Amino acid sequence: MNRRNFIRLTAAASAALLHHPFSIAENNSRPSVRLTIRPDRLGNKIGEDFTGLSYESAQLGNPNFFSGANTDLAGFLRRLGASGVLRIGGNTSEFSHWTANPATASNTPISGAMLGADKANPAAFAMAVGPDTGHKAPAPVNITSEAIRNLKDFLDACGWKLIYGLNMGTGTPENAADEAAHVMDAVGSKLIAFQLCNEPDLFFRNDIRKSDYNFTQFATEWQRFYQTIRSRMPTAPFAGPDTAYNNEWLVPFARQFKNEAVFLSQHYYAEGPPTDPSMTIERLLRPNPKLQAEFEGMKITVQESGLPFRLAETNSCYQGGKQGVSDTFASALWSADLMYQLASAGGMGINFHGGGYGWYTPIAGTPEDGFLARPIYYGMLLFAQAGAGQLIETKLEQAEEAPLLTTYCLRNNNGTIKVAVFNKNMDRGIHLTVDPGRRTGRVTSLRLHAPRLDDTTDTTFGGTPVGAAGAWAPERDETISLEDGGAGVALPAASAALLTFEPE
Ligand code: BDP
Repeated sequence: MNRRNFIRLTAAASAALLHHPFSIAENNSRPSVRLTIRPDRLGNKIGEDFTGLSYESAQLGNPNFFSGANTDLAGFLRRLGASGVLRIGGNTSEFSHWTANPATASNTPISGAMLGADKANPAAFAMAVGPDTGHKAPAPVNITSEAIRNLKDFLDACGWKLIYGLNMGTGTPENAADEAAHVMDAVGSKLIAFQLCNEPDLFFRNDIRKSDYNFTQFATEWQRFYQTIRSRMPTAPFAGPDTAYNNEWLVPFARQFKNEAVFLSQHYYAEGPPTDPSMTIERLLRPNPKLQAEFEGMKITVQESGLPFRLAETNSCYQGGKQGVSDTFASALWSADLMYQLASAGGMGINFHGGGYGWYTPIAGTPEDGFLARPIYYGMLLFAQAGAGQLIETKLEQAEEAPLLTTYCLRNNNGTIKVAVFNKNMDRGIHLTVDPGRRTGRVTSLRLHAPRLDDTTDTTFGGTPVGAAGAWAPERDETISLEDGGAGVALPAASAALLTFEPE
């Protein structure tokens, strides 16, 4: 081969490498952007219970999953926060039947259709319930008092609180009241709210109600269930409406039930269905008008009712997620950024839906086979490491140089300034200078990293992967040099970092 051809071929090969759609390129041209913190301008607070996970009610059909013996899973939750919120619900809540006495239970086995993506392992298959894929009505599952007792032990083991979904879709108010009484009795003050149903605004589509089912009919049923439960337990706390996305139900619910509910809830899925080829990583990382629309509903209801709002179920792509999107490093960037977007807009908390081996589950696994952190978990871990506290306003200059850069600043409850930065641009690294707006001590950075944006297995935070039972300690806590009145951070394309400004 002559030299010219050799050069041409190797140049083409490295261009191909560089242009792999998801390789995270070290970029030569690195635009500079400046972020100035305004320590005196405080924003919304982030509570200790902001973080959360959501699982299908059908998971309670296996009483050994959420149990004190499942110390591995409890450890994963504890790593995400000392007092997060576990939400039980989802589509299967309308097909889960409280059966106080297991001797009378019909003992319906958990259906294979509900068990998430990995069907290779029959033992795991029988034990863990993935997100419902919404294709057909799930098989009914019995919930026994053993499952509720074990759930209480599990919550004790991780220190988390509970949102518990009842079955208004196919159950009776009396049975819901009996179930609620057992839950309150067992779980006590760890219960923050019951929800009566899951996504009632889609009942018409799921054959749970007739095609003309509307808000007025829903509100009548909600009231009836509420009253029956309350007449048995006058202090039972409630949240709702747990709608899929519909502000036209959220806003009137808040108006009608502001005295009955302790907080308002709705869901958000960034993308879907997974069969649609336009549901991609690129799309996940762009701003989503649907989210902004939901925030509008949230702001109206919070302002009008004075009640807080929780995104009680969310994830990247409905119908159980999309392989190659929901299970990738991109979802780690997406999840942490969503948590901060919600906090900035005034939300009280979030629950990432998952379970089993579902594509979007933050934690995958079974008690038998063990559990492991998926990319979304790492996004939640970054958020957890920043901690609870109060957001602080910032000013971003030259923002047009980095259209998909998002930045959030927080004074956490220890008084430490934390800055979370997400470079969601796939095509460019960024040089970011963060001016703390006051004198500062040492500045350090923990990186959220994976070799490629579509990587599914090698995400690390602070240079370290999460191990069994959520074990994690940062290996690489880089010191950031101070320059030009600020801390200068090189942010590769498609990466994130959490900066800590130590007091002087
Ligand atoms: C929501 C349901 C949940 C599903 C999820 C999905 O509440 O049960 O698992 O969608 O489709 O609408 O992934």
